[in-house]
Amino acid sequence: MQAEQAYAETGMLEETQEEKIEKFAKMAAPTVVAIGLGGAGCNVITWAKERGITGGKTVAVNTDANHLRITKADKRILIGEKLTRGLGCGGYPEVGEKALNETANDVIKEISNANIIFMVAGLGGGTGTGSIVALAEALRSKFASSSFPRLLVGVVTLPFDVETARMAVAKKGLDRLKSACDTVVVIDNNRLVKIAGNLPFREALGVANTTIGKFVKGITETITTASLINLDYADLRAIMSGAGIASIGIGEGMGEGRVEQSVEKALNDRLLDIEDVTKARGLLIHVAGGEDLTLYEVNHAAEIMKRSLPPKAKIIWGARVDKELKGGVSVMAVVTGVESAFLRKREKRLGPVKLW
Ligand SMILES: Nc1nc2c(ncn2[C@@H]2O[C@H](COP(=O)(O)OP(=O)(O)OP(=O)(O)O)[C@@H](O)[C@H]2O)c(=O)[nH]1
Ligand SMILES: [Mg+2]
Repeated sequence: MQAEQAYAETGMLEETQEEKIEKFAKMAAPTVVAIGLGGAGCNVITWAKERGITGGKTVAVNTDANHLRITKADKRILIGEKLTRGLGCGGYPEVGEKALNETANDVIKEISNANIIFMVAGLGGGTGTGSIVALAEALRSKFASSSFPRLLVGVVTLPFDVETARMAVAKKGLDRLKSACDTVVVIDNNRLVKIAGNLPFREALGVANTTIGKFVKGITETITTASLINLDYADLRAIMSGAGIASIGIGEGMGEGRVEQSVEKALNDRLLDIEDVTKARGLLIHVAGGEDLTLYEVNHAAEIMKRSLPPKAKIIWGARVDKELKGGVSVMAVVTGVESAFLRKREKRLGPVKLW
């Protein structure tokens, strides 16, 4: 009888420990939201929603009701309905900014519980440029005195060279965004076209959206779900908070030498030209592979990457198994705290921006 009672008590004790572990694990798990603004931003969110981001919530925001209707997201929000009547901003970022401000509370309510907020937009248009800047600035000032850990990450594309009129708008938007976010991951659509080869325009955009989607999905899942090697929120903060501009590269490989191939591509096919990699503040390496991915390969990828960075740069890495990558490996390299020669050159050519 005594033994039975003791057993029952032990059982109860074990149960409470289990419950405790569950409770604390839930509390400790960082929450992630990816929010797309404007046409390009919503297209990326649709990509992510269709493939699913385990552990992350997707939100889509636009002034364009028609585009929002075909966008897929956990939550869709039409912004600035009084101002634009659901018709878009026609390329005017000041309208995009006002539209966000009109509906700011609805948007902030959907994302303010997250530890990591990815804000995605194509710079150069009206809605994306104006609303991403307004949202980042609103979040920055709203949470200035909050002790809740938050990381604001902008993920934006730069206009194609042919979109000359949009370049100045994008530049101004990026400057403001940089001041409001912890890190802005910049993807130059021109670099992308070069890397993607002679793809038709629509398909090249598709490549861009896939790349950005993979970045957001990869980081979110490695942070929120059990992975081969977990990325830890504190580590991510260390390389991303107050880190300015970041450049990203993604490489994929198959068969023999797949790790070397992928790393080489991820380092060479950067989606933003960066000035001096030796000044980089940090490197995030993310390795995904099919079920045959080995720890040796993951280690090897990290070793090769380390050699190309200054010894003082902080390096963090994560790895996941992705069942869809049968026999393949995908490596993502995010270099933070960099300067872009490309951006500076454009600045010279444009002179001081007076628009907006
Ligand atoms: N990578 C990528 N870039 C895109 C896509 N669509 C547009 N862009 C780029 O993003 C810029 C902004 O375009 P949109 O996102 O359509 O513009 P918007 O923010 O909706 O602005 P308005 O339509 O003026 O209200 C364009 O100038 C292109 O350079 C896309 O699907 N993928
Ligand atoms: Mg639009």
